[in-house]
Amino acid sequence: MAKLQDPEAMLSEAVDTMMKVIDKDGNGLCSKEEFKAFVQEKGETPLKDEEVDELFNAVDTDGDKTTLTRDELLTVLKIGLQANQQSRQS
Ligand SMILES: [Ca+2]
Ligand SMILES: [Ca+2]
Repeated sequence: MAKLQDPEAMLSEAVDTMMKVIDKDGNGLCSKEEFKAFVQEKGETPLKDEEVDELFNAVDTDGDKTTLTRDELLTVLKIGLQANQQSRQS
């Protein structure tokens, strides 16, 4: 337990935790409604429908464009982290 975790492992854990919170109906996928509710619960600015559409299209790898798998959610997390770092630098 004292071992330092590599960033990938930490991200992987974070995405599992996030998915548990987001996935209200427990189908293992994050729907657009679930994602929007999650953003609002976190107290972030609510996303517009087209923003959610854009995001889901951008990270979609299985082609359904309506739900996020665990892997797709991981991409969302990575994008979010990069955005955070960039805004800290400027
Ligand atoms: Ca779900
Ligand atoms: Ca998808």
